[in-house]
Amino acid sequence: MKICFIQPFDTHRQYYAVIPSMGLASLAAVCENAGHDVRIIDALAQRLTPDQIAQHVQREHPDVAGITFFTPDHAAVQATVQALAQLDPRPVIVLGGPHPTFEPEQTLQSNPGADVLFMAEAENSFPVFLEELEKTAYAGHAAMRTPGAAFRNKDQVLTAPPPPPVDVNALPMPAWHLIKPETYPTAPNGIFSRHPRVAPVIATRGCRFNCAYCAVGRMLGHTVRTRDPESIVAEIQALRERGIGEIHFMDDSFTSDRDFVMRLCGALLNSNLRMPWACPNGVRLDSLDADVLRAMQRAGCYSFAVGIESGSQHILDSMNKGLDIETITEKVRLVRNTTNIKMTGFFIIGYPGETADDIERTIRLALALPLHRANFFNFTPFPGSRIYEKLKMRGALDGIDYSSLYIHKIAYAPEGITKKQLETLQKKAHLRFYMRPRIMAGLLSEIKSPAQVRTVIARAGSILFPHGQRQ
Ligand code: B12
Ligand code: SF4
Repeated sequence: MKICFIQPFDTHRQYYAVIPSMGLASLAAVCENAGHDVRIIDALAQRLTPDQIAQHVQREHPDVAGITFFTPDHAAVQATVQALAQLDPRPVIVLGGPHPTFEPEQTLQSNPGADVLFMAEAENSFPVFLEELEKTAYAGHAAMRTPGAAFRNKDQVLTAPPPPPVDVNALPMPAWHLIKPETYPTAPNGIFSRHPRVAPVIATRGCRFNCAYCAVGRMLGHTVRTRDPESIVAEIQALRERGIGEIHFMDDSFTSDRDFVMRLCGALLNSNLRMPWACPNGVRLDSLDADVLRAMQRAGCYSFAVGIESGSQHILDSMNKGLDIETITEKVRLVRNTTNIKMTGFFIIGYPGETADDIERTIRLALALPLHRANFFNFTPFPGSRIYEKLKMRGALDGIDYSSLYIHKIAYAPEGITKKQLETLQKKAHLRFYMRPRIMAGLLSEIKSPAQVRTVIARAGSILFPHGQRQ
């Protein structure tokens, strides 16, 4: 069969990161191994409108078109499905990714042109569906026999039980030859990459924690599945052969299995790859100790983010973060005293129950810690998280627009604070953090090229004026 995978693009939004879809790269590899002919259309990287996507798909003439779908892609996915459904002949239209996983009924109801959706990891289930589809002309019949699939039957949405977690060591290498990560925009996760050509790699799946604002547990489960370090080294080697000079591990929980991190660092050192790497998605502070940090630095790690979230203990507790301010302070100092790894603190402001005083405590903690950079994200209630369910039950999310659940939009403000006030507080937090001689001098010392100067100005603009457009 011929399959076209699509990463959608919202023409109205400014994206902070244009990164190849690792989910599609992994699915594509599995489908190729099963003998299918696969294409990947990254509409985000190529800035394709839904009509242009449909033209590309028309040219490829696939049996199945599969779209990956995060919640804020809602409007873009709807428009893409509509455009694809008008093609003649029309491919079977399939959706997958976080949003369909968490909101299967709503997804199929709001996308009448879509035939089937897949929940959770699909490397095992999607090939089963393709096999069944080869035997029957009707996508619903094929979906009925596939774990983790959902489809429409008259007015009802029927969902099969979720598939068991994938064995990450039984997967082939992601199909990087179909995505060509070396053609993507440089420095995707920040301005100060050591090498312009960066590729994302996932080394683990799942997280054993259960933070109330996070959807990872429902997506990938609460057991951390680690890949064989040798397979990670082989993937990095293959990426290097494509011209990639830096790796960003996009794991949720990269350091949570200490033994795994030590083995991976050992394998990276022995490989002589000598590639710089970073963990821009954040590592858990309580999983760090001096030996792990030194091993990471020796193996090439030069930067990571740490999830701190709040300077108020009662807010950390209501987030179920499992961290206290003392541990946060101790571990941030440990990183600073043990290594030269650059550290970005991630903070959330506007969490349910938060007051302006709590937010002030968060800003003060950020100022007191020896961090290099800080991001103050406005709290966003994402489907898949426990806080989303709680707020929805209370009616606090009535009329919420899925496409506005995005980093640059304030979709929710806690009682007693307006969205406008939150916007001002967020701006002030960034200004108070960055307008300090130590931080400014550190940033300036890292700038190596005119392109980085331009990116610094653009990033500062998006931090100071983040909510000016539909992003
Ligand atoms: C890397 C990452 C990113 C990268 C995206 C890289 C990319 N191009 O895919 C960046 C940094 C850009 C990013 C951005 C955002 N992200 Co993000 N991200 C992740 C992260 C950490 C890993 C995703 C990943 O690569 N996993 C590994 C691959 C193998 O899994 P996968 O992509 O889910 O794909 C599998 C299945 O979903 C399924 N599948 C996926 N697509 C399709 C398509 C078809 C047809 C089929 C059949 C199956 C299928 O099969 C795949 C293989 O098993 C996840 C957390 C997580 N662990 O899931 C959060 C996560 C997905 N992100 C999340 C969020 C909230 C965001 C943002 C909205 C953040 C923000 N505040 O703005 C933005 C939105 C991006 C957008 N599209 O608009 C939430 C999603 C919540 C939701 N309801 O959508 C997650 C779960 C994190 C969280 N804390 O809750 N993200
Ligand atoms: S925020 Fe991080 S630690 Fe908490 S559940 Fe999500 S991935 Fe795990």
